[in-house]
Amino acid sequence: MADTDSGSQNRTVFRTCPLCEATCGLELTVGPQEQIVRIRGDRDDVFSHGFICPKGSTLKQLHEDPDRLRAPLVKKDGVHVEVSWDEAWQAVSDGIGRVIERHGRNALAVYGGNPGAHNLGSMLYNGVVYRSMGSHNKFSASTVDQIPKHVAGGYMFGTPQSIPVPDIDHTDYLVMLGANPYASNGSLCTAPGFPDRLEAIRARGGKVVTIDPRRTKTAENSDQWIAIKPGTDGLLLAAVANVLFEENLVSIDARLASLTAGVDELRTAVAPHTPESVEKATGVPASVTRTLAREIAAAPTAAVYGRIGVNAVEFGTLNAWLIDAINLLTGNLDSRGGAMFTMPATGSATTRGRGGKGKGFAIGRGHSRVSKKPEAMGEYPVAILAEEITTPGDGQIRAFICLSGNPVLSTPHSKQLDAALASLDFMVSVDIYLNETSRHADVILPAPSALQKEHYDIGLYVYAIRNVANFSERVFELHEGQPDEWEILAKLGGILQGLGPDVDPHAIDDAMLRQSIGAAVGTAGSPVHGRDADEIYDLLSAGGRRGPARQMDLMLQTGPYGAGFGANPDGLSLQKLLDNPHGVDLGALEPRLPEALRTPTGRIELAPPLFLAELARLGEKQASMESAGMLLVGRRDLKSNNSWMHNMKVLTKGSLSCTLHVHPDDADRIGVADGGSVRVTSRVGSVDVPVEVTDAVRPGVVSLPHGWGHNVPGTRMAVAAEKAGVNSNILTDDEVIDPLSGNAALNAIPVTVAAL
Ligand SMILES: Nc1nc2c(c(=O)[nH]1)N[C@H]1C(S)=C(S)[C@@H](COP(=O)(O)OP(=O)(O)OC[C@H]3O[C@@H](n4cnc5c(=O)[nH]c(N)nc54)[C@H](O)[C@@H]3O)O[C@H]1N2
Ligand SMILES: Nc1nc2c(c(=O)[nH]1)N[C@H]1C(S)=C(S)[C@@H](COP(=O)(O)OP(=O)(O)OC[C@H]3O[C@@H](n4cnc5c(=O)[nH]c(N)nc54)[C@H](O)[C@@H]3O)O[C@H]1N2
Ligand code: SF4
Ligand SMILES: [Mo]
Repeated sequence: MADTDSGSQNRTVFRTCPLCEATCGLELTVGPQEQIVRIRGDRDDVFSHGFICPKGSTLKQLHEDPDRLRAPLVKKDGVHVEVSWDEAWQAVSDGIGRVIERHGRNALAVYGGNPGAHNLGSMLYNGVVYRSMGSHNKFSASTVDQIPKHVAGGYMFGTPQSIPVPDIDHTDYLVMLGANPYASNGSLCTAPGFPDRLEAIRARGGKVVTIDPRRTKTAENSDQWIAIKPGTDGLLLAAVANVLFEENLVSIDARLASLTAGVDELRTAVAPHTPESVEKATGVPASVTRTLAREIAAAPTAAVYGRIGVNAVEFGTLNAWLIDAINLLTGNLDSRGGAMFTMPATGSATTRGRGGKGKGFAIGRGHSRVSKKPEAMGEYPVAILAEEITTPGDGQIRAFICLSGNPVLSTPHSKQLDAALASLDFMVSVDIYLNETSRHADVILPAPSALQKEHYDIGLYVYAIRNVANFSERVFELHEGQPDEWEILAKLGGILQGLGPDVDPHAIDDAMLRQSIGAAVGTAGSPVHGRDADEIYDLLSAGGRRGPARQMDLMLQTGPYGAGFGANPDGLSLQKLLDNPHGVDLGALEPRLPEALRTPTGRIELAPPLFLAELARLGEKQASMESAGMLLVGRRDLKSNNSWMHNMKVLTKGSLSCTLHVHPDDADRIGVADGGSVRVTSRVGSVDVPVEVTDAVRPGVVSLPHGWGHNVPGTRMAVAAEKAGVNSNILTDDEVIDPLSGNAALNAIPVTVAAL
């Protein structure tokens, strides 16, 4: 939405920030030469109310970055050179065609990276690439991130999108495990201004407890910090559940009690895990654990929430399960101030179909070729990507498509993956930089700048603390001949289908839309059931509209608040969002059970057998967790964003740097001083890194941020190379994964640390 600001030549545009999950509204001032003059928080945004972090305003520098790719690159004699789009598409078609011809479609693989979850075009058109490959080799950043929450929610509530969100604006008692929203601004809990919202809990007399091996800024701003030993949260959570049962503190909401299956099985399963029995492994005094359980139970409302530090670990799914089990046992599931389900404007798996029951969810519909890992949500763990590339045999991956991802820096045992990518027959990246991963690509297709794309957070609103809808028009037009990201993806899909380099992405877009309309008019209960498909198509395409905004309009209009193409004139449509550039607030989360359930039984499954078996496995590992070796964990910094924003000097100048945090006691023992260097060694690799001595880590724990290590040849990120840092994923182990979800264990890595 743009209005010209009278008196000056500037125009003002409102846009949602696409950089992290907080979805902050931005106000951009654009000058007469189509340059960004200023970016600040949009005070009228219905959700973020003006909040902005230091990254939000760097959309200007990102847009202007001379290293950001403007033209396709093709590797010729080992060097990337700029080519025309026609030449690039021909090279993609030839490269993929050759691999399919020689090795079949099972030799194709794809990886979808994190920025795709913040990008409307990718959210809607990555699927074209996946479906068109005709191969099961699908990987994504989900398996270094949140897939444990999908698997836990899937088994407990029926769909992988059935992930409860802590109602932080209304809770009296918030427990956060392995999350540092002061740095990350929140995750699977979309809440712009997260820190302010935490402070509001305390201001209204509530309590915030942070459980983290590091004394993070979040911990510092909490009422209580529990300095747990990495990787042991499952034991702590089991002990909390144990206290709830033993002290008769279980009080499942009356509405949910008759819907809940497995209470007795859970009681039996946690019986061995008393606060006293887990004390040595977790490092948390039994009295602290007992008090925690009693306080959660006694609080008028409470919400337990866990993120990366309890998901990206070996027992990630178990942790996600026990967290929601505790929410349920204490009467805090699906009620105000507890952990709740959203009702997103574009719908989700929990809003579609008949409510209350469904097909349910299961992992293991297939197994990986080499080490037989179970499929989860249609994908395999990215930790096994390297072995699938390097192990000969039928189905060996020979061609790789990387969509907005940098797995060379972001996935475990990355030296091994780096070498594997170098051995491929063909690789194509859709990216904005020539970086550590895309340097292996034979063809790099540059996506436009974020400011040249339309935006709607179709994925992140599924996990937001309020139901909100906000659409952003592009700030800058695409250049003549420059394809939008969705056009690149649709065309790539067409080429994978064998339609050749001249395939028209708009024909693919049309076919997709017609298919979605067909499904909508054919579904009983849809607001357009029985309507004429051509009429709906024409309404959506009015004014020549196409691409993601048109697809999204259909989702909005047929969604829970939808206008239904005239059936509900006050309802939501793309036009309504265009008329409301600061967003539309659809209200606080409301209880949704049992209607949101999609389990085959129509019940909440509190004790899925797979999860009980996993708890038994944890019990067997407990003794080994009591040992005193050094453990590595990660960390995030407010001014960094995974691996790809280190080319912004405004962010990297000053304090932002890649150092190993070491506790003073450990530093003494190792014989290193602040500013000195150490060698950190794990089972799979070792790195040399400067040390910051700080008591903000638990003794026995060292912390290194991920996303660094920009000192490899063949990249084009001049600023990042100046302050390269080291790649922490050289240390993380591809063989330690959460067996249920396939998520990599990126925390609690056994390491040795030696002074240099
Ligand atoms: N040790 C350790 N490792 C971790 C983590 C950790 O906590 N510890 N965290 C993990 C998590 S949570 C995640 S999500 C992953 C992220 O893992 P990835 O998604 O693999 O990596 P990113 O660093 O997000 O890199 C994103 C890539 O997308 C490109 N890009 C940026 N914007 C766009 C765009 O608009 N279009 C396109 N096409 N490309 C774009 C960037 O240039 C970059 O190459 O890292 C994981 N790795
Ligand atoms: N500034 C910034 N913001 C980001 C990102 C970024 O890179 N930079 N990345 C975005 C992405 S992709 C994601 S997924 C989110 C992640 O959002 P968060 O989950 O909030 O991520 P972190 O800040 O890494 O917090 C994880 C915490 O877990 C702790 N931890 C490690 N091991 C354990 C353990 O075994 N037990 C417990 N209890 N804690 C442990 C770490 O010390 C760390 O403080 O952030 C998003 N926002
Ligand atoms: S908190 Fe996230 S969404 Fe908000 S301005 Fe910062 S990077 Fe953008
Ligand atoms: Mo992530």
